Amino acid sequence: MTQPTSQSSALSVQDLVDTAAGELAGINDTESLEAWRVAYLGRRGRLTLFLRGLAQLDLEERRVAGAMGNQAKGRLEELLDERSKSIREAQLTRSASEDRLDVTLPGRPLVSGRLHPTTQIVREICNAFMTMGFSVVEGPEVETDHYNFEMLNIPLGHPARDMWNTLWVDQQNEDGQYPLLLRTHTSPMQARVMESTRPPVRVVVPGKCYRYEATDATHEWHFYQVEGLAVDEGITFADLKGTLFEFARRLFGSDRKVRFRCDYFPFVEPGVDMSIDCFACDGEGSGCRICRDSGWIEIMGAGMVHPKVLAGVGYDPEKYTGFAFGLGPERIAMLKYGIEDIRLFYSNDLRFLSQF
Ligand code: FA5
Repeated sequence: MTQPTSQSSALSVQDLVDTAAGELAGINDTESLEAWRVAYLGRRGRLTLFLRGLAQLDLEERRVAGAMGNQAKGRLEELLDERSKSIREAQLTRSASEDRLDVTLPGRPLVSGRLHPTTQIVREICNAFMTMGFSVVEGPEVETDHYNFEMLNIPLGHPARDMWNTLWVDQQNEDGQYPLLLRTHTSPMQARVMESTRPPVRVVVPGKCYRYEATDATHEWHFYQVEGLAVDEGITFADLKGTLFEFARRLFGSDRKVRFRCDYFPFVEPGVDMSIDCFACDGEGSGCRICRDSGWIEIMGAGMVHPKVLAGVGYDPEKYTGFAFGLGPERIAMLKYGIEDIRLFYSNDLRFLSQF
């Protein structure tokens, strides 16, 4: 067998470059390009094997043939690079003309959020009172014992504290008191508002309340209230009834029945509760689990502001009188929309929430 020489190598390497370049000219896709690269420049490619074969030449021949081999390798890599660029450009041009945006396709529907039913009803309630001259203020959910009870004529040890099962935030202090709590009603804002304003006062206070109590169809442990307070010279119980009747008419229409009954709250005198006839049994009562057989659903407590509360904030009870009320928006929404269980409001079931 004849030994290869640098001369014969030069001929075969030139052949190899020509053949490779010829094949490359006919390639138009990336898969074939990769196959070409493997065939010539891969680990077992034709040029790679040629370069390995040079090891059999003597030193001088190997030097000359090696230089030619490396030159050929550089040339093939250069050709590969050019071809790869032109294939990519051709692909881009093709996709720009073929994959055009079809503006006639129907659009994807936008999923839009909506307000929670409680937010909607709270706004509706506040709007009803705003059109009657009330302004809206808000207060803290973490309250002090002082405002939640003391300023409302409910001192420590008063049995009426049991009416509001309280969630305490703080540890008992040296005086045996728990100064911080989650407000059990929005009434603490009565004193806060009066302390910072002079009469006439006309405000509604929407906000969240918390009570440590068992839940059922009409009771949650956290719920909203809207407090109302009007104080001025010469305000009477007739103003209270007139305002609340008008409120009920605006929210429920004139067909719903409204009932006032005497009730006790230490911060009003006299005190009442206001109820609307039950939507589930139409006020029939018997066997109705919503109104617990009574035919009525209580929506608020109300009354004439107690003289001690007025005096406590520095108002002269001989000069000023006023009325206050605290209503439950979820109960009002239940009546308005026929919702049978208050717990649906906060169980985050989208099938329920998306109906509003
Ligand atoms: C009070 O909380 C008094 N602060 C209301 C008040 C204000 C009276 C001003 C006089 C003057 P009561 O506990 O009854 O009262 O609650 C008032 C309203 O809040 C109820 O009529 C009801 O609509 C709503 N409510 C009370 N407890 C719950 C509860 N657990 N779940 C849902 N709503 C409730």
